[in-house]
Amino acid sequence: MERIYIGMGSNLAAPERQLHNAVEALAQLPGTIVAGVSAFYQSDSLLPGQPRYTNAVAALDSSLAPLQLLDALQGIENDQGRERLERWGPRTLDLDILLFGDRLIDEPRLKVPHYQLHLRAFVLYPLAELAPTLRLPDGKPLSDLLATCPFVGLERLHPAESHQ
Ligand code: PH2
Ligand code: MG
Ligand code: MG
Repeated sequence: MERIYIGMGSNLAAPERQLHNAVEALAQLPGTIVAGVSAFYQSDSLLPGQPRYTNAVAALDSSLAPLQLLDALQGIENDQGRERLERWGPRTLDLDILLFGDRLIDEPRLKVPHYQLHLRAFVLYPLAELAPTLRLPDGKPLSDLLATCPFVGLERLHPAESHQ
């Protein structure tokens, strides 16, 4: 079993519902337990002119291999109506592997840690809720990344509201 963190995002077709459904689908994956889910956050889109996103992070404990997990995540995205029209286009569901244990993965289909982890408040703040003392594979504390990534354009939704 390895501890894996998944970034979840949606800005189409009832985003909060999309994230709830995604958590249920993650819990059905073989050899996988959902160990935690952060609060949901609303965030401004990185690309202007799109609806705001709802983002959250899920912690998994899984015995799946990285590419098996990637395939499974893409299956869940597809099941929830993901259309791949343009890079960074609006989407019903995006599931990104942020961290996979302490692994560094550099394959054509999968780079871990996620290449923009350190730049994205909508990833770092929910991740810190689940794992405040986390260190990245290079030994850097998550708290160092938070210190250089202001809480801007984000709104934390009340957990009771977002998980009903
Ligand atoms: N995902 C993107 C591009 N822009 N902006 C926000 N706020 N949240 C996201 O999840 C997001 C984004 C590409 O994956
Ligand atoms: Mg993404
Ligand atoms: Mg993605």
